[in-house]
Amino acid sequence: METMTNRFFTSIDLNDHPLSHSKLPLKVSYFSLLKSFAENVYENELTSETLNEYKKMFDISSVPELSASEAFSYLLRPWRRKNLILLRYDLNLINCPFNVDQQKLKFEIMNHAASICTKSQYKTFCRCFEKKYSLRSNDKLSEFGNELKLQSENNRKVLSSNCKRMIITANMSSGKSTMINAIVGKKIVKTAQEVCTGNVSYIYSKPFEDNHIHMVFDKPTINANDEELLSNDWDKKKYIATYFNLSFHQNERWSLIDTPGVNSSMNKQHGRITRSTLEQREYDAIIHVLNAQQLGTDEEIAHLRWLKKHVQDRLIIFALNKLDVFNSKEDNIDSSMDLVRADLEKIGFENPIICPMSAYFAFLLKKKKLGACFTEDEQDEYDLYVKKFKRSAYDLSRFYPQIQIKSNDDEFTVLMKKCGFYGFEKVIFGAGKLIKQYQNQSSVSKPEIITEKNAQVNSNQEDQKAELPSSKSQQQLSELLEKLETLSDDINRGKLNYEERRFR
Ligand SMILES: Nc1nc2c(ncn2[C@@H]2O[C@H](COP(=O)(O)OP(=O)(O)OP(=O)(O)O)[C@@H](O)[C@H]2O)c(=O)[nH]1
Ligand SMILES: [Mg+2]
Repeated sequence: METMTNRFFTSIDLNDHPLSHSKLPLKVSYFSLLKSFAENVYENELTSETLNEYKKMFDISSVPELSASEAFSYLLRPWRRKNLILLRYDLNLINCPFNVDQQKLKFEIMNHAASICTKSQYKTFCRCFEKKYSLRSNDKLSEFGNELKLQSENNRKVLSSNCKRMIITANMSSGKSTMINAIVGKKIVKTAQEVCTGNVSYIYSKPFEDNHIHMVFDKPTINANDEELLSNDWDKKKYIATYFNLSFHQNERWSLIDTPGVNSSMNKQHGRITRSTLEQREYDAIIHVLNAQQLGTDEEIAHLRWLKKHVQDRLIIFALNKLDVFNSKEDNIDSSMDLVRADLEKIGFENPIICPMSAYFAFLLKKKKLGACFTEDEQDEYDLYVKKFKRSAYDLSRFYPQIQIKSNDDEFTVLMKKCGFYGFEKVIFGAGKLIKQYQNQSSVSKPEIITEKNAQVNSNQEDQKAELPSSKSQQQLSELLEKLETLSDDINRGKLNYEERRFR
């Protein structure tokens, strides 16, 4: 991933911008000046796209912009000067120079101002900009732009907290991607009956909902659409940042890593990508998804053994998914849980944490809660699952001792608890302590845990680490192995003649 700055991980909600309903000349002047500052003070690769969002919000897309000095002259009129107070807040949101102290930011702003206005304008600008710094709390002006300021503070707070990283792994079609969509509450990664995740996707939580999905795939964007999000290009990794609509409020940074299924015989590279990502250990915990429709297969056991052998220094949480397909006459959820536990213990996982669930129903529940439209099929499935999970045999909340259904829970919460996903979210988003325990116990040398103080550096690390020589040579080795495999297949099938064999 190319150099990515804080802006990729932050939110901006412009709906209540103090100038959104102002007169056109003020909006155009303010925007023109803001643009000049944004492009010159700590600009980043998303600045121009973010500025476009301001243009849309001001509804000035078809109006010609002013030069910075014209805009300055307009805004420096005594009765308009207060609007300059907003400049710093908006710049904080657009360019997010969180790792730069406010005095330095002020200095950069002043510096740029000096370069675009006359001496006397500069003096006035300094005076009114300075005034901002000496505003008393009981001064009415001090509340002007407060909403923008709060957004910046929220971004800064969340960005400076530790990012917990969870990698999701399983055999193909177990529901890894569905689980991620259910956590986020939106379809941001592709799901399908056939193999559909062919490379790794990194999904980061944003501090608050602003209805923008950020993505780096071909190029960075803050407006990823469905087509881009769900595209099937397996050559590249995807990086996505969006707000996570969890069942309950939490204020930390999270990243989820979606991986390809490890057992595709048609796409052996998928298993290698996942295993090499697991071996890089750039995550704090593993969620292993077990498909309740295909329990105890040889491939499942093989991957579990691999995990036990290669990444036992990490906390592993097991998700038993697709329990909605169980038929109460033929299947028994309790005995399946017991069997899974016994299998895991046989492989060597002591006291495994097993979270039973229906990720797909949880996804539908969140979709409905957030007011998204269902397709006809989704509506039918939703109605069926509501009926099913209301029956006590399917109430999965009984497997989560800390989860109780309360009399004042709304229907969404009750069903989220019954389908197991509420409890699962509590387990994974409350896993901080367990993760620490693992890290303390682990005798294997650990990679640096991302301390989001350097959030900017952080985002780059994801990719930079992937480019480290060790992982590069691992990749080369994988490619070589794949070539060898194809070659030996061809030889076995007698496909190659002698010359071909010699020169291949
Ligand atoms: N009934 C039911 N179906 C589910 C559930 N979770 C996922 N599915 C379905 O299972 C299929 C595979 O789901 P995915 O989320 O794409 O699985 P995956 O593990 O990401 O698959 P790959 O990336 O291809 O390895 C899709 O058709 C999903 O709708 C669930 O909880 N219940
Ligand atoms: Mg997938």
